[in-house]
Amino acid sequence: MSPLTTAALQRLDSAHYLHPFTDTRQLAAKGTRVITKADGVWLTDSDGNRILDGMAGLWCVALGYGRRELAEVAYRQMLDLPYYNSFFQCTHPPAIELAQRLTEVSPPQFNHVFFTGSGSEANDTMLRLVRRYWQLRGEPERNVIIGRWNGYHGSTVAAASIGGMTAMHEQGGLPIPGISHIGQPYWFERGGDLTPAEFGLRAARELADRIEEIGPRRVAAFVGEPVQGAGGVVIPPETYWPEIQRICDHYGILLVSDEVICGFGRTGRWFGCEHVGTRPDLMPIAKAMSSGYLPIGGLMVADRVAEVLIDRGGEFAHGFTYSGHPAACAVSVACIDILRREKVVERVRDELAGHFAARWQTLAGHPLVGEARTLGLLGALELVPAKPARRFFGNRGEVGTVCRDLCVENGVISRAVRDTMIAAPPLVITPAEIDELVARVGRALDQTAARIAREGWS
Ligand code: PXG
Repeated sequence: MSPLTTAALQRLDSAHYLHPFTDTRQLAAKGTRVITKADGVWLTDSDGNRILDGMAGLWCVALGYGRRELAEVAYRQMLDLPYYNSFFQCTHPPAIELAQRLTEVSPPQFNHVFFTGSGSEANDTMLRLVRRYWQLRGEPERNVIIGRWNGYHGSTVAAASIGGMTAMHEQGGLPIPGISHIGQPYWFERGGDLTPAEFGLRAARELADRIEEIGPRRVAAFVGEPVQGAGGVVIPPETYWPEIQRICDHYGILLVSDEVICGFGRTGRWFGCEHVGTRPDLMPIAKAMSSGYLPIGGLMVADRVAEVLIDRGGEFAHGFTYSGHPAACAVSVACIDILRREKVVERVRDELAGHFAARWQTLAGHPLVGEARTLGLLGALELVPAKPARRFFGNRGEVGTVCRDLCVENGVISRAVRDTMIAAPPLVITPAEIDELVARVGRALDQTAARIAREGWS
């Protein structure tokens, strides 16, 4: 525990610490929340408040906080071998074990992995590997990667370019050349009079139209999150991904399933692609891969890509100092072993997903909620000015921010994506804790509705 008071910590924080995705001046005026401890699904702040972590950190702490086993694995590995690289014809046991474990738990086409330090680096690696693959296949002009508006693939230059966050593009002269974006499979916003099934097909066919526009011989890959996370837990209609797979097969382009959020059990399967029924060629992974205990990511590479890279590629000129960091790999191995031993993924699929869906749906009756949707342990609520129209508040994002702050006041962390409230709790949450999460979000909704009535927002 820090000997400093909350006020002293906040003062130092605002004096020196540039937070990610944060308005520093605004935060300094308000004072940041200092989190000091956590156990299970509960966070404790520096004033001793206990808060239910409805976001698993940033979608990553699948196994919950306070797992001694993971800390001990890291400690032992740091004593044995805290660091060594795998650049110059060397390797070490934790990275080998992790590579093998990952190929066991992932779909059968995946037998190779490239390690990175984060999901962003995994997507940078993906872009470089996709382009290298087509170069080796003798089609170097096939270099365009198609992503989606509001997709999120990370904050590095390549990852932010592939992602479709316009606020990020505007600040950095992005996207880089050779990237194109199609619309989201977001029925609530874009579905109009179509049924979700009809809309899912229409949204997928934007990919075929875009490929034709760019020229089929120029398109290298399509990348998407099975369920968009940071874009607002956008769960596509069931017709969407099979049609995307069909289009990728038809044009012979690579399909990339960004599993940074959906991977390792979030949807009730090991990987989101297994839920939506695609056969990806590449899978960026990170987050729950180590339950967030140490930073690590990777790119799973399917056989048909790995064979070209290995048999014809020579040296792939790419890598990071921390590719396959021993302590991070050891923790990730232990995480996968715990997920298997405690049957966490099966429990999400067979028990928790249904309980969470039933409880979350009770919030659909709230006057502010235009739609409540879940998949596995992912949930979203669309806050709307007037039901049943699928219409948003005039100043998008304002109501969501109010509701998010009221969630914290009620002792639960939720995340607002504009006016969509999000939940993604640790996968080890109990049914009683799910009830508590929903009750607290419900209280925050009531207080948000009262505030809207007072302010006259519409
Ligand atoms: N792909 C996906 C699908 C992600 O969600 C990344 C890649 C990048 O991973 P790294 O480890 O480089 O952050 C992510 C990250 C949010 C939020 O506010 C989401 C992420 C990161 C930070 C904030 O929802 N996702």
